[in-house]
Amino acid sequence: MSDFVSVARDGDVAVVTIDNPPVNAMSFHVREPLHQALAALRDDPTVAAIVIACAGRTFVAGADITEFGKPVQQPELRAVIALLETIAKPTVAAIHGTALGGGLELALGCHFRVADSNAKLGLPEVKLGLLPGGGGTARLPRLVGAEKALGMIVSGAPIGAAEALEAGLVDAVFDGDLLAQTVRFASEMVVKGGPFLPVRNRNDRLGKTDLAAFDRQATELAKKARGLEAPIACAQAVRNAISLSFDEALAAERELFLKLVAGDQSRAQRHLFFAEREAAKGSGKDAFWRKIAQVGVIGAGTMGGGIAMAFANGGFPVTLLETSRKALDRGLATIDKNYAVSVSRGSLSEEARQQRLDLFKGSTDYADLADCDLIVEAVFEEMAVKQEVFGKLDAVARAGAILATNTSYLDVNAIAAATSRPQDVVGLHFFSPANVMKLLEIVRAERTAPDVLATVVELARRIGKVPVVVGVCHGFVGNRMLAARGAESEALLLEGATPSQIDRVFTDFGWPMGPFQMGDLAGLDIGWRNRKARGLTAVIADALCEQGRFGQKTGSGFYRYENGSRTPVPDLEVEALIRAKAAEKGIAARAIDADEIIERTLYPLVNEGAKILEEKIAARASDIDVVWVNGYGFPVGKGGPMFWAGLEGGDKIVERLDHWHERTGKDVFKPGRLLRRMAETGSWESAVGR
Ligand code: 3H9
Repeated sequence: MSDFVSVARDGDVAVVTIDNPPVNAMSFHVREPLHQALAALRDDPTVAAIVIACAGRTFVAGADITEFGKPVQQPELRAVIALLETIAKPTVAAIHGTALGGGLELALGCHFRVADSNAKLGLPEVKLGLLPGGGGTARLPRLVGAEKALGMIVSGAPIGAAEALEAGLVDAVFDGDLLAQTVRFASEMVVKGGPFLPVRNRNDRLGKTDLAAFDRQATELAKKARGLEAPIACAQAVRNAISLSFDEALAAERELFLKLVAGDQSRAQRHLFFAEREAAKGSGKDAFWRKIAQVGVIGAGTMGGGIAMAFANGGFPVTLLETSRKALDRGLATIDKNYAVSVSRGSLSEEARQQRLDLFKGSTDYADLADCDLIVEAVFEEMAVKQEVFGKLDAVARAGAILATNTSYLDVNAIAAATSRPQDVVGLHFFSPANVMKLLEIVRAERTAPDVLATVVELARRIGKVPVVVGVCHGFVGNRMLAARGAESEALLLEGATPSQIDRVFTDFGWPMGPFQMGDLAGLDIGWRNRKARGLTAVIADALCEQGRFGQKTGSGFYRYENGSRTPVPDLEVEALIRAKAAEKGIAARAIDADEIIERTLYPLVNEGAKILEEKIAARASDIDVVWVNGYGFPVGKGGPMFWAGLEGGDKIVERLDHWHERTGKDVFKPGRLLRRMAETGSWESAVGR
């Protein structure tokens, strides 16, 4: 029929196979022949049943995201599904891999769905700032009930085949030859006889919805949306499925979809989808992959323990090294406790916990690292200490082992120089808690070998991380930009802003928390110690630390935390302290508005990002976005700082930075060359000449 859709016969069952690698997206070149094939099969009297299956590694994983934002080419997905529903003979979707988004919606157009036992099914459109636009919001509730559908659609999280069977989303689950069993299933349906009810006409479950409970659930979900439009639209669409006729609900879904797909938030989230995949390509794609079977981690503190857990969670045996038995036992006990918490929360089975714990081996002897293929150091953040560790590693590690440092600031070239094999040394900057946070900055040092880089990028993906390759500079991409974001915090306070006012501007922008809440959470003493070591000061933060106000862990910092609670309460004492310090400096308080706070915190963030890009510390502007969204909570609906800069307008950013630079003379406001070029050309790609 076409290169992308073929039809074969197995007796009187027609098997339509979609073959559009890599993930069988519903591109125009699939929809057109699929529509034709289905129309022909519907009218073919020799065909008694139709199976829709996919070649390759997965069932249809969704609409083709690259087509969004371009003129729609007919037939649309909705038309293909509508045609499916006019077919009187039994239609069956044979699902393997992932049936996601438009893929699941296509399957919902069939009378029946059967799945391989490893299959996953879901409507993840919300993660792209969208809602299911192929009838998913109207059909899924008819099969699984409105409350279950709401949870699936608003979270975007897929469910496994067994859960799908229990929920009524699929009619059978098979192990082994899926296609043969699906054809048999279809034949049985032919024998059983119709009429076969399309999903659109199945109203039984919907009628039983507890509307009050549904609305409560929807309200709770809306509260968590944090300024994102898509989750609210998803909930609205599922509500429509209950309260409107099927056709009305479908029309309303379309309207909501068109609005979202044209909006900035979805553009931002689609940008991030491709940015993450692009960043993972890192570099050295064709280089060899070094074998990694055994991992070593040096340091069993918070960071080392979390890193060790991240590898164990990915199935890798880990040798955990500490300097003393006592420190090792403490580290292992924390790991044990963390897994126990996961079990008690129901996110990990007891069996899986045991399997993971079995992967750990503790040691206090460097010689035990000799059989490791990758060794990650997570010791105290001081160059001399790191170099000593690498010197020891050089002596014991096998030839070809990858030696990684988890430093968050230090010069990886200098660390590599402590070994006789700098080509095997790389930075792996995990974020705390390392077993949870997705971001992994992979620091390419001057002499890091291409196959080392390729190996750690692939490894990162295997342990579920989002890798971004960066170059060497103080703080790499994330922490270097964080310093630029925070450079004006103290000045803003002294000039009249309060911590809660600044944090509020951040949360209104979409951040999960503002800089002062973040400081209190991380512990103000860390920055204090760092500043002291480097001969730096921060008037307010230092004064707080001198009073023992280290943040949440001491019950007070920029805020108060009452009775062990994590809820920040604005503290008049802090405001008085700020005013006193301002008075000492002769700074009068004035009103500071939200625009000024954004201009003095986020514009320098963008400016520093541009410098990083110009210095080639990051390969692409989108890599910087991936770092900030996955490691620092930059709102996904704004696409990361560099994407947001495009929305905000480079010319506006440069104009305001110039203004602040003129007024304060501070370097952090001085626009870099690349930012100026971006302001002229309108995009980062054209600014860097791509
Ligand atoms: C939707 O369906 C809207 C409808 O409701 C309404 C329509 C009217 N389109 O992730 P991978 C590319 S919205 C285009 O590395 P994995 C991807 O960019 C869609 N391209 O593989 C990459 O390209 P490259 C709802 C896509 O094995 C390559 O495929 N569906 C699409 O780690 C491999 O991808 C989703 O949101 C796509 N839909 O994971 C599902 N999907 O090699 C999105 C992937 O050039 N997809 N590509 O970098 C996924 O979640 C994962 O790709 C999947 C496989 C789990 C399927």
